[in-house]
Amino acid sequence: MKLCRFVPVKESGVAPRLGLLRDLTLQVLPGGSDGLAGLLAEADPVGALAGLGWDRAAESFPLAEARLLAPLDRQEVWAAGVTYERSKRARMEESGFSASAYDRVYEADRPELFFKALPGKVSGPGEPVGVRTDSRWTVPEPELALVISARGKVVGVTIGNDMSARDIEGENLLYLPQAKIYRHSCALGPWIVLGCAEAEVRSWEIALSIRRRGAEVYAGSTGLSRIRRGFDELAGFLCRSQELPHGAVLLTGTGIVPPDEFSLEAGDEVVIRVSGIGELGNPVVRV
Ligand code: DO4
Ligand code: MG
Repeated sequence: MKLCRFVPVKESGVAPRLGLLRDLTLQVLPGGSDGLAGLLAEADPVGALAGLGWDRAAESFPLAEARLLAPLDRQEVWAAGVTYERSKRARMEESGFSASAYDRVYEADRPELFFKALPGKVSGPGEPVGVRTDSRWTVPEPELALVISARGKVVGVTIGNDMSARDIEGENLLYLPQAKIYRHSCALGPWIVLGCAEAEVRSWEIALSIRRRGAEVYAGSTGLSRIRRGFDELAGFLCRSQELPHGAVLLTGTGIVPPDEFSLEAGDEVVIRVSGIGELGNPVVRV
């Protein structure tokens, strides 16, 4: 089941709706104003949607007449780090005297988790992602994102971009929040794929393509099977001693790292594809 948040292109000023993809049509979910938060507060969000069936009487829109939005309303966005060997190596190289912190967290029981974004600050498909004016080395981090219910269950997956200023992060570990949390530093969406088993998701590939003035300047991919931690393990740590009444989105870390001499520039186009989900494309701006 594929779920999105959208507004009909022909209606201006209307509240976003949740739509289930049926062929090339979006069937609007009943429950209106509760949105994704309402769905994630249910005891069994996937079961609730599966029980709906294809209701031809429900309001629906052709996909072509919908503008897809970031698939969240009241959910905090968190991120896991150093969950791929590739990310651990890159971080150790960039960070000099604090390299061992990355080595240790990769092996440790407790994962690295950090706060990434408030829901209103997340870019959806086609909306900008940012390079800080005080960064000379910024990259996109293509990541699988887990959609977690209010009860702490992983109920779906989407595509995420954990934009990162690697020069600021590498200068001092304590600068991590500035490297990771700034205007347009997170993009998500557009589709949430619900109810997939972890084993199936781990058989998918994630790929990154960066285009500049019409030409591809970087392409890379990796398998989601390379994520070192289990999805329930990551969600479990996020929910410890925590209250997430509207659910949450958790980025699972990057395994694709462009070469050190590469930095994003304003005008670039970042496209992240996950087989089994779809693609997320965003233009790059200086912020
Ligand atoms: O510790 C730095 C951040 C790591 C990260 O964002 C990642 O591995 O994806
Ligand atoms: Mg990351």
